[in-house]
Amino acid sequence: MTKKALITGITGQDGSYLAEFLLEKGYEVHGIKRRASMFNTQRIDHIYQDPHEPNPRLKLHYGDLSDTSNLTRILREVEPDEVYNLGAQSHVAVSFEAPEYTADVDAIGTLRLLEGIRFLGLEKKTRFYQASTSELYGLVQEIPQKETTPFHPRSPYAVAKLYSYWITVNYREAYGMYACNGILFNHESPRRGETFVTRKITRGLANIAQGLEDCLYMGNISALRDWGHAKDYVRMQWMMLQQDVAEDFVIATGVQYSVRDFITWSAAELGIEIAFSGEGESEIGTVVAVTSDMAPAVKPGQVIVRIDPRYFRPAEVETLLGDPTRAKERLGWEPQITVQEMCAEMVAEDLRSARRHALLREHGMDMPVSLEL
Ligand code: NDP
Ligand code: GDR
Repeated sequence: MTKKALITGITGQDGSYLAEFLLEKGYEVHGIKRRASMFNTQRIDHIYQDPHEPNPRLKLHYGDLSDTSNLTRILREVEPDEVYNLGAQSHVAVSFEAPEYTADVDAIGTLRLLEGIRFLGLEKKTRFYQASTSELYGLVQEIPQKETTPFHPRSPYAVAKLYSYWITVNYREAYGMYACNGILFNHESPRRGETFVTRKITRGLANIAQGLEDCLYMGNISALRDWGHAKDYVRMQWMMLQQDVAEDFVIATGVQYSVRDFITWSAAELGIEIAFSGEGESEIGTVVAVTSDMAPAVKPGQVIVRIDPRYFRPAEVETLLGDPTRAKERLGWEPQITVQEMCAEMVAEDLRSARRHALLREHGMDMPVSLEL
């Protein structure tokens, strides 16, 4: 029997990699996409299957995590073997601007799905994965963070995700559902949203290299994160639903770097040597040398990184470092892509795109580069 999976957030970074992964495994994949005024399926266009062809294995449904009847109807239509709840207002800084919406989607959205599964009598059939997050640890109580580390969320996003974490545990305990949390530390890729820090850096520096932008304006570049590759992490999401007993797992690399480090590596990928000086809001990143032809627009002495307090958060998560021992021991999971390899892949992809833009500009076909981050 072909297994059926339902993915909320299929148009996002993780949703797109997970859909690819499950299609390769032979699943019939259903995804929920939001209605938008412009196309929003760029990350999954390459796996799109024409619904007019016989037996397409990828099917999209319009929906929203804020709409109970819509979610229940989709669950009834699909009767999925596995639900991956990846949909969310996933930006921490934005959650301070839109806390109520974030709670509705990121907290109550999870309840709507779990209750829909129960209401339809699918609780013994449908396995449920919740996209939990290292942001739950927030103000960290223990280093490194593992499954037993106490939580202290530091943003409306993290507080909403804390509700989702516990409601998932609660449905497992109360109704015997196979429901589990993946507590995932930051994971990135060339498909990462442009306003998250890694992608902002790789895209911004590639644009600067090609003369499309002058300077990267950053927030707290001393923040420390444990970054992995999204491809490695979606494999683990699937593995978590294939066990005999549902359990929660930390997924991380166990290695931590600063945002400043990530800027330095990204610049180095473009042949730009950069030095940081100054402190706090006055810190700057200055070009020391340019050693390749990938950055024709950059000159030594140029300041290409500045701090803009606009990007500081009302409450910051300064440091996160995960301990993935349980995932390694019980599931045999190991990340295969290092953060430096991932950084190189992201820079290469963003450089390709910046070069295309620069070429169009050279030929008078100027396309605006979106700079508002
Ligand atoms: P993205 O922001 O790339 O994707 C989020 C997805 O959720 C998009 O498909 C988005 O749709 C969809 N979405 C947003 N709001 C709604 C809504 N109201 N109803 C339905 N769908 C909605 O996130 P990632 O792929 O990076 O992350 C996947 C999940 O994992 C998220 O829940 C995130 O919070 C969590 N997480 C992510 C980590 C990371 O480092 N990437 C780490 C830990 C947890 P659209 O494309 O239309 O915007
Ligand atoms: P995070 O990711 O908040 O950890 O949440 P993000 O990449 O946004 O920030 C990481 C760290 O970098 C600092 N930072 C900046 N961040 C952004 N976005 N823009 C900047 O200009 C900037 N300058 C410094 C931040 O302050 C922070 O400390 C991500 C999301 O994917 C969540 O959905 C997920 O749950 C967590 O990772 C784990």
